[in-house]
Amino acid sequence: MKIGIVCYPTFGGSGVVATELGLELSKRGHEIHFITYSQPVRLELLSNNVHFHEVHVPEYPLFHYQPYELALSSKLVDMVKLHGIELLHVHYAIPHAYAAFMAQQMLLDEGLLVPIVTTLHGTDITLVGNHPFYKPAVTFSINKSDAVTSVSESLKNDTLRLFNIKKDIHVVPNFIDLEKHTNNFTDCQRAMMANDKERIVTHISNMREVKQIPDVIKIFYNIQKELPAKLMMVGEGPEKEGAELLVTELGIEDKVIFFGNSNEIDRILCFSDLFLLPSETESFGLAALEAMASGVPVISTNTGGLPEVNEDGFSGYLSDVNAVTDMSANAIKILKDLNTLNTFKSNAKAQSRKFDIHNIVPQYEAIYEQTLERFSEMVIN
Ligand code: GMT
Repeated sequence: MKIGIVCYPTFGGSGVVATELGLELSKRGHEIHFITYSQPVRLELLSNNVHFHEVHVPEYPLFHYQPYELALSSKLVDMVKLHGIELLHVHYAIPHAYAAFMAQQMLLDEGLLVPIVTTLHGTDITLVGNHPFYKPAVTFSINKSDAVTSVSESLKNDTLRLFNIKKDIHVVPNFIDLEKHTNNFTDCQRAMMANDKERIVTHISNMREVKQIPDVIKIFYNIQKELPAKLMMVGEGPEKEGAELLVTELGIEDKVIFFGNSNEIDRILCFSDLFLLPSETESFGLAALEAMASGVPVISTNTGGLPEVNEDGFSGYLSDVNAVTDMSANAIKILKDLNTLNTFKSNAKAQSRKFDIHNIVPQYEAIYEQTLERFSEMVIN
Protein backbone atom coordinates (compact mmCIF):
# COMPACT_ATOMS: atom_id res chain seq x y z
CA MET A 1 0.00 0.00 0.00
CA LYS A 2 1.12 3.58 -0.57
CA ILE A 3 0.36 5.52 2.60
CA GLY A 4 0.76 9.22 3.35
CA ILE A 5 1.42 9.96 7.03
CA VAL A 6 0.82 13.44 8.44
CA CYS A 7 2.10 14.23 11.93
CA TYR A 8 3.88 16.76 14.12
CA PRO A 9 7.59 16.17 13.58
CA THR A 10 8.64 17.39 17.03
CA PHE A 11 9.48 15.70 20.34
CA GLY A 12 5.97 14.62 21.23
CA GLY A 13 4.16 11.33 21.63
CA SER A 14 1.98 11.64 18.54
CA GLY A 15 4.94 12.35 16.24
CA VAL A 16 6.92 9.48 17.75
CA VAL A 17 4.03 7.04 17.29
CA ALA A 18 3.45 8.19 13.70
CA THR A 19 7.15 7.88 12.85
CA GLU A 20 7.59 4.43 14.42
CA LEU A 21 4.39 3.30 12.71
CA GLY A 22 5.62 4.47 9.31
CA LEU A 23 8.99 2.79 9.77
CA GLU A 24 7.40 -0.51 10.78
CA LEU A 25 4.90 -0.34 7.89
CA SER A 26 7.80 0.23 5.50
CA LYS A 27 9.50 -2.91 6.86
CA ARG A 28 6.26 -4.75 6.16
CA GLY A 29 6.50 -3.73 2.48
CA HIS A 30 4.38 -0.58 2.36
CA GLU A 31 5.54 2.63 0.70
CA ILE A 32 5.43 5.43 3.26
CA HIS A 33 5.33 9.16 2.61
CA PHE A 34 5.75 11.45 5.62
CA ILE A 35 4.24 14.85 4.85
CA THR A 36 4.99 17.50 7.45
CA TYR A 37 6.89 20.76 8.02
CA SER A 38 10.22 19.19 8.95
CA GLN A 39 11.79 15.77 9.12
CA PRO A 40 10.31 13.92 12.14
CA VAL A 41 12.88 13.73 14.97
CA ARG A 42 12.92 9.96 15.15
CA LEU A 43 13.06 9.52 11.38
CA GLU A 44 16.75 8.98 10.93
CA LEU A 45 16.87 6.64 7.98
CA LEU A 46 15.32 7.28 4.66
CA SER A 47 15.05 4.17 2.51
CA ASN A 48 13.42 3.18 -0.77
CA ASN A 49 10.17 2.68 1.09
CA VAL A 50 10.30 5.78 3.28
CA HIS A 51 10.00 9.29 1.90
CA PHE A 52 9.75 12.69 3.50
CA HIS A 53 8.02 15.63 1.81
CA GLU A 54 8.43 18.99 3.48
CA VAL A 55 5.52 21.41 3.70
CA HIS A 56 6.74 24.96 3.12
CA VAL A 57 4.70 27.91 4.31
CA PRO A 58 5.93 31.00 2.49
CA GLU A 59 6.07 34.04 4.76
CA TYR A 60 3.90 36.92 3.64
CA PRO A 61 3.69 40.14 5.69
CA LEU A 62 -0.07 40.51 5.18
CA PHE A 63 -0.68 37.37 7.22
CA HIS A 64 -0.60 37.72 10.97
CA TYR A 65 -0.81 33.88 11.04
CA GLN A 66 0.81 31.96 8.19
CA PRO A 67 -1.79 29.55 6.69
CA TYR A 68 -0.21 26.12 7.41
CA GLU A 69 -3.46 24.18 6.78
CA LEU A 70 -3.64 25.63 3.28
CA ALA A 71 -0.04 24.74 2.49
CA LEU A 72 -0.49 21.26 3.96
CA SER A 73 -3.67 20.48 2.04
CA SER A 74 -2.09 21.68 -1.22
CA LYS A 75 1.00 19.56 -0.52
CA LEU A 76 -1.21 16.53 0.19
CA VAL A 77 -2.97 16.98 -3.14
CA ASP A 78 0.36 17.25 -4.99
CA MET A 79 1.93 14.26 -3.23
CA VAL A 80 -1.11 12.01 -3.70
CA LYS A 81 -1.06 12.78 -7.43
CA LEU A 82 2.71 12.50 -7.83
CA HIS A 83 3.23 9.27 -5.87
CA GLY A 84 -0.14 7.57 -6.27
CA ILE A 85 -0.75 7.59 -2.50
CA GLU A 86 -3.78 5.40 -1.77
CA LEU A 87 -4.62 6.43 1.78
CA LEU A 88 -3.82 9.30 4.18
CA HIS A 89 -3.24 8.56 7.84
CA VAL A 90 -3.28 11.76 9.88
CA HIS A 91 -2.07 11.90 13.47
CA TYR A 92 -3.53 14.58 15.74
CA ALA A 93 -6.84 16.07 14.66
CA ILE A 94 -5.73 19.72 14.66
CA PRO A 95 -5.26 20.82 11.95
CA HIS A 96 -4.30 17.59 10.20
CA ALA A 97 -7.73 15.99 9.87
CA TYR A 98 -9.12 19.30 8.68
CA ALA A 99 -6.37 19.80 6.05
CA ALA A 100 -6.72 16.18 4.90
CA PHE A 101 -10.47 16.63 4.38
CA MET A 102 -9.80 19.70 2.23
CA ALA A 103 -7.24 17.73 0.22
CA GLN A 104 -9.71 14.89 -0.21
CA GLN A 105 -12.31 17.30 -1.60
CA MET A 106 -9.81 18.86 -4.02
CA LEU A 107 -8.75 15.41 -5.23
CA LEU A 108 -12.38 14.33 -5.61
CA ASP A 109 -12.87 17.27 -7.92
CA GLU A 110 -10.23 15.69 -10.15
CA GLY A 111 -11.80 12.22 -9.93
CA LEU A 112 -9.30 10.86 -7.37
CA LEU A 113 -10.54 9.11 -4.24
CA VAL A 114 -8.30 8.93 -1.20
CA PRO A 115 -9.66 7.82 2.19
CA ILE A 116 -8.54 9.44 5.45
CA VAL A 117 -7.74 7.61 8.67
CA THR A 118 -7.49 9.96 11.67
CA THR A 119 -5.75 8.98 14.89
CA LEU A 120 -6.66 10.97 17.99
CA HIS A 121 -3.77 11.31 20.41
CA GLY A 122 -5.03 13.18 23.46
CA THR A 123 -4.54 16.88 23.74
CA ASP A 124 -6.22 17.33 20.34
CA ILE A 125 -9.35 16.19 22.21
CA THR A 126 -8.90 16.80 25.91
CA LEU A 127 -7.17 20.18 25.94
CA VAL A 128 -6.93 22.04 22.65
CA GLY A 129 -9.65 20.52 20.48
CA ASN A 130 -12.28 20.97 23.12
CA HIS A 131 -11.82 24.75 23.14
CA PRO A 132 -14.94 26.46 21.73
CA PHE A 133 -12.73 28.19 19.13
CA TYR A 134 -11.78 24.83 17.61
CA LYS A 135 -14.59 22.48 18.56
CA PRO A 136 -16.86 22.82 15.48
CA ALA A 137 -13.90 22.26 13.12
CA VAL A 138 -12.57 19.31 15.15
CA THR A 139 -16.03 17.68 15.34
CA PHE A 140 -16.49 18.18 11.61
CA SER A 141 -13.11 16.73 10.65
CA ILE A 142 -13.49 13.68 12.89
CA ASN A 143 -16.94 12.97 11.46
CA LYS A 144 -15.64 13.42 7.91
CA SER A 145 -12.72 11.00 8.40
CA ASP A 146 -13.25 7.61 6.80
CA ALA A 147 -11.91 5.80 9.88
CA VAL A 148 -11.08 7.12 13.34
CA THR A 149 -8.79 5.55 15.89
CA SER A 150 -7.85 6.55 19.41
CA VAL A 151 -4.83 5.47 21.43
CA SER A 152 -6.80 4.31 24.49
CA GLU A 153 -10.31 3.38 25.68
CA SER A 154 -10.15 6.40 27.93
CA LEU A 155 -9.52 8.77 25.02
CA LYS A 156 -12.33 7.15 23.03
CA ASN A 157 -14.73 7.78 25.95
CA ASP A 158 -13.51 11.37 26.31
CA THR A 159 -14.05 11.97 22.59
CA LEU A 160 -17.57 10.57 22.68
CA ARG A 161 -18.36 12.57 25.82
CA LEU A 162 -16.94 15.90 24.62
CA PHE A 163 -17.89 15.88 20.92
CA ASN A 164 -20.93 14.93 18.90
CA ILE A 165 -19.28 12.04 17.03
CA LYS A 166 -21.19 9.93 14.55
CA LYS A 167 -18.30 7.61 13.67
CA ASP A 168 -17.10 4.37 15.21
CA ILE A 169 -13.83 4.91 17.06
CA HIS A 170 -11.39 1.98 16.97
CA VAL A 171 -9.03 1.79 19.92
CA VAL A 172 -5.51 0.98 18.74
CA PRO A 173 -3.11 1.39 21.66
CA ASN A 174 0.31 2.91 21.26
CA PHE A 175 3.08 0.40 20.84
CA ILE A 176 6.76 -0.17 21.38
CA ASP A 177 9.53 -1.70 19.33
CA LEU A 178 10.97 -3.92 22.05
CA GLU A 179 14.10 -4.66 20.05
CA LYS A 180 14.98 -0.96 20.00
CA HIS A 181 14.29 -0.57 23.71
CA THR A 182 15.96 -3.75 24.89
CA ASN A 183 19.20 -2.47 26.28
CA ASN A 184 21.68 -2.66 23.46
CA PHE A 185 24.28 -1.19 25.75
CA THR A 186 26.80 -3.46 27.42
CA ASP A 187 27.58 -0.47 29.60
CA CYS A 188 25.03 2.30 30.20
CA GLN A 189 27.77 4.50 31.65
CA ARG A 190 25.66 4.81 34.80
CA ALA A 191 28.74 5.77 36.77
CA MET A 192 28.86 9.10 34.91
CA MET A 193 25.52 10.05 36.47
CA ALA A 194 25.47 8.61 39.96
CA ASN A 195 27.42 6.46 42.35
CA ASP A 196 26.56 2.83 43.10
CA LYS A 197 24.50 3.66 46.18
CA GLU A 198 22.36 6.30 44.50
CA ARG A 199 19.07 5.43 42.79
CA ILE A 200 18.36 7.20 39.51
CA VAL A 201 14.90 8.70 39.05
CA THR A 202 13.89 10.03 35.62
CA HIS A 203 11.22 12.23 34.09
CA ILE A 204 10.86 12.79 30.34
CA SER A 205 8.31 15.13 28.79
CA ASN A 206 7.73 18.33 26.87
CA MET A 207 7.39 20.06 30.24
CA ARG A 208 4.02 21.62 29.69
CA GLU A 209 1.63 22.43 32.56
CA VAL A 210 -0.30 19.21 32.02
CA LYS A 211 2.80 17.22 33.10
CA GLN A 212 2.67 18.72 36.64
CA ILE A 213 6.41 19.35 36.70
CA PRO A 214 6.43 20.83 40.24
CA ASP A 215 5.05 17.47 41.47
CA VAL A 216 8.00 15.67 39.82
CA ILE A 217 10.40 17.85 41.79
CA LYS A 218 8.44 17.52 45.07
CA ILE A 219 8.25 13.72 44.78
CA PHE A 220 11.97 13.56 44.13
CA TYR A 221 12.61 15.92 47.06
CA ASN A 222 10.79 13.45 49.35
CA ILE A 223 12.66 10.48 47.85
CA GLN A 224 16.11 11.98 48.36
CA LYS A 225 15.29 12.69 52.03
CA GLU A 226 14.91 8.91 52.51
CA LEU A 227 17.64 7.50 50.29
CA PRO A 228 20.55 8.67 48.12
CA ALA A 229 19.17 9.55 44.70
CA LYS A 230 19.61 11.62 41.54
CA LEU A 231 16.90 13.06 39.27
CA MET A 232 17.26 13.20 35.48
CA MET A 233 14.94 15.80 33.92
CA VAL A 234 14.74 15.28 30.15
CA GLY A 235 12.95 17.59 27.73
CA GLU A 236 12.22 21.24 27.04
CA GLY A 237 9.09 23.22 27.68
CA PRO A 238 7.47 26.19 29.38
CA GLU A 239 7.60 24.64 32.87
CA LYS A 240 11.33 23.95 32.80
CA GLU A 241 12.42 27.33 34.16
CA GLY A 242 10.02 27.07 37.11
CA ALA A 243 11.36 23.58 37.80
CA GLU A 244 14.94 24.87 37.88
CA LEU A 245 13.89 27.59 40.35
CA LEU A 246 12.11 25.08 42.58
CA VAL A 247 15.16 22.82 42.57
CA THR A 248 17.27 25.78 43.74
CA GLU A 249 14.72 26.80 46.38
CA LEU A 250 14.73 23.26 47.76
CA GLY A 251 18.54 23.19 47.73
CA ILE A 252 18.83 20.04 45.65
CA GLU A 253 20.73 21.46 42.62
CA ASP A 254 23.54 18.94 43.05
CA LYS A 255 21.08 16.05 42.74
CA VAL A 256 19.13 17.16 39.65
CA ILE A 257 20.38 17.12 36.07
CA PHE A 258 18.46 18.94 33.32
CA PHE A 259 19.26 17.43 29.92
CA GLY A 260 17.03 19.36 27.50
CA ASN A 261 15.67 17.45 24.52
CA SER A 262 17.59 14.29 23.88
CA ASN A 263 17.90 11.72 21.14
CA GLU A 264 19.45 9.35 23.67
CA ILE A 265 16.31 8.38 25.56
CA ASP A 266 17.29 4.70 25.45
CA ARG A 267 20.64 5.44 27.10
CA ILE A 268 19.04 7.56 29.82
CA LEU A 269 16.41 4.90 30.50
CA CYS A 270 19.10 2.24 30.53
CA PHE A 271 20.58 3.65 33.73
CA SER A 272 17.24 4.72 35.31
CA ASP A 273 15.67 2.96 38.30
CA LEU A 274 12.30 4.71 38.39
CA PHE A 275 10.19 6.88 36.08
CA LEU A 276 7.89 9.66 37.33
CA LEU A 277 4.79 10.71 35.36
CA PRO A 278 2.44 12.66 37.66
CA SER A 279 0.43 14.19 34.75
CA GLU A 280 -2.87 15.93 35.21
CA THR A 281 -4.14 14.12 32.12
CA GLU A 282 -2.54 11.61 29.76
CA SER A 283 -4.44 9.85 26.99
CA PHE A 284 -1.92 7.00 27.00
CA GLY A 285 1.51 7.90 28.38
CA LEU A 286 3.94 6.75 25.71
CA ALA A 287 6.88 7.93 27.83
CA ALA A 288 5.77 5.52 30.58
CA LEU A 289 5.62 2.67 28.08
CA GLU A 290 9.11 3.51 26.78
CA ALA A 291 10.38 3.47 30.36
CA MET A 292 8.75 0.11 31.09
CA ALA A 293 10.20 -1.37 27.89
CA SER A 294 13.62 -0.47 29.26
CA GLY A 295 12.76 -2.20 32.55
CA VAL A 296 12.01 0.99 34.48
CA PRO A 297 8.96 0.91 36.82
CA VAL A 298 6.57 3.87 36.73
CA ILE A 299 5.05 6.08 39.42
CA SER A 300 2.15 7.80 37.69
CA THR A 301 -1.24 9.31 38.25
CA ASN A 302 -4.37 7.26 37.57
CA THR A 303 -5.75 9.73 35.03
CA GLY A 304 -6.90 9.14 31.43
CA GLY A 305 -5.32 6.14 29.74
CA LEU A 306 -2.53 5.61 32.29
CA PRO A 307 -4.32 2.71 34.07
CA GLU A 308 -4.43 0.94 30.67
CA VAL A 309 -0.62 1.17 30.50
CA ASN A 310 0.78 1.08 34.05
CA GLU A 311 -0.55 -1.74 36.25
CA ASP A 312 -0.91 -0.66 39.87
CA GLY A 313 1.30 -2.70 42.21
CA PHE A 314 2.90 -4.57 39.29
CA SER A 315 4.75 -2.32 36.82
CA GLY A 316 4.63 0.60 39.27
CA TYR A 317 1.94 2.46 41.18
CA LEU A 318 -0.96 4.77 40.34
CA SER A 319 -2.19 7.67 42.50
CA ASP A 320 -4.62 10.56 42.26
CA VAL A 321 -3.47 13.73 40.51
CA ASN A 322 -1.36 15.89 42.87
CA ALA A 323 -1.21 13.16 45.54
CA VAL A 324 2.48 13.93 46.08
CA THR A 325 2.73 12.21 49.48
CA ASP A 326 1.24 9.01 48.13
CA MET A 327 3.43 9.03 45.00
CA SER A 328 6.53 9.71 47.13
CA ALA A 329 5.69 6.81 49.49
CA ASN A 330 5.17 4.45 46.55
CA ALA A 331 8.42 5.56 44.95
CA ILE A 332 10.34 4.97 48.18
CA LYS A 333 8.65 1.55 48.59
CA ILE A 334 10.03 0.49 45.18
CA LEU A 335 13.46 2.06 45.54
CA LYS A 336 14.34 1.22 49.12
CA ASP A 337 14.85 -2.50 48.79
CA LEU A 338 16.91 -3.96 45.94
CA ASN A 339 14.81 -7.14 45.65
CA THR A 340 11.60 -5.12 45.40
CA LEU A 341 13.21 -2.84 42.83
CA ASN A 342 14.36 -5.77 40.72
CA THR A 343 10.91 -7.39 40.84
CA PHE A 344 9.27 -4.14 39.68
CA LYS A 345 11.89 -3.76 36.95
CA SER A 346 11.17 -7.16 35.47
CA ASN A 347 7.39 -6.64 35.89
CA ALA A 348 7.68 -3.34 34.01
CA LYS A 349 9.40 -5.08 31.13
CA ALA A 350 6.77 -7.85 31.11
CA GLN A 351 3.96 -5.26 31.08
CA SER A 352 5.50 -3.47 28.08
CA ARG A 353 5.31 -6.69 26.03
CA LYS A 354 1.52 -6.26 25.87
CA PHE A 355 2.20 -3.34 23.53
CA ASP A 356 4.63 -5.09 21.19
CA ILE A 357 4.77 -3.27 17.83
CA HIS A 358 4.36 -6.57 16.00
CA ASN A 359 0.91 -7.09 17.52
CA ILE A 360 -0.35 -3.52 17.18
CA VAL A 361 0.75 -2.44 13.69
CA PRO A 362 -1.31 -5.20 12.00
CA GLN A 363 -4.38 -3.61 13.63
CA TYR A 364 -3.66 -0.41 11.67
CA GLU A 365 -3.11 -2.44 8.48
CA ALA A 366 -6.51 -4.10 8.98
CA ILE A 367 -8.15 -0.68 9.40
CA TYR A 368 -6.46 0.57 6.20
CA GLU A 369 -7.67 -2.48 4.27
CA GLN A 370 -11.25 -2.24 5.55
CA THR A 371 -11.33 1.49 4.84
CA LEU A 372 -10.04 1.07 1.30
CA GLU A 373 -12.52 -1.73 0.69
CA ARG A 374 -15.44 0.32 1.97
CA PHE A 375 -14.27 3.23 -0.10
CA SER A 376 -14.06 1.23 -3.34
CA GLU A 377 -17.53 -0.21 -2.69
CA MET A 378 -18.84 3.34 -2.29
CA VAL A 379 -17.36 4.21 -5.66
CA ILE A 380 -18.83 1.14 -7.41
CA ASN A 381 -22.28 1.91 -6.00
O1 GMT B 1 2.37 14.11 25.90
C1 GMT B 1 2.40 15.13 25.25
O2 GMT B 1 2.29 16.19 25.75
C2 GMT B 1 2.54 15.08 23.75
C3 GMT B 1 1.28 14.61 23.12
C4 GMT B 1 1.37 14.62 21.63
O3 GMT B 1 0.35 14.88 21.05
O4 GMT B 1 2.38 14.39 21.00
O5 GMT B 1 1.03 13.32 23.65
C5 GMT B 1 -0.25 12.76 23.51
O6 GMT B 1 -0.11 11.68 22.60
C6 GMT B 1 0.75 10.63 23.02
C7 GMT B 1 0.86 9.60 21.91
O7 GMT B 1 -0.36 9.03 21.59
C8 GMT B 1 0.19 10.03 24.33
O8 GMT B 1 1.04 8.98 24.77
C9 GMT B 1 0.12 11.13 25.40
O9 GMT B 1 -0.48 10.57 26.56
C10 GMT B 1 -0.72 12.28 24.89
N1 GMT B 1 -0.62 13.39 25.85
C11 GMT B 1 -1.64 13.78 26.60
O10 GMT B 1 -2.76 13.25 26.57
C12 GMT B 1 -1.36 14.88 27.55
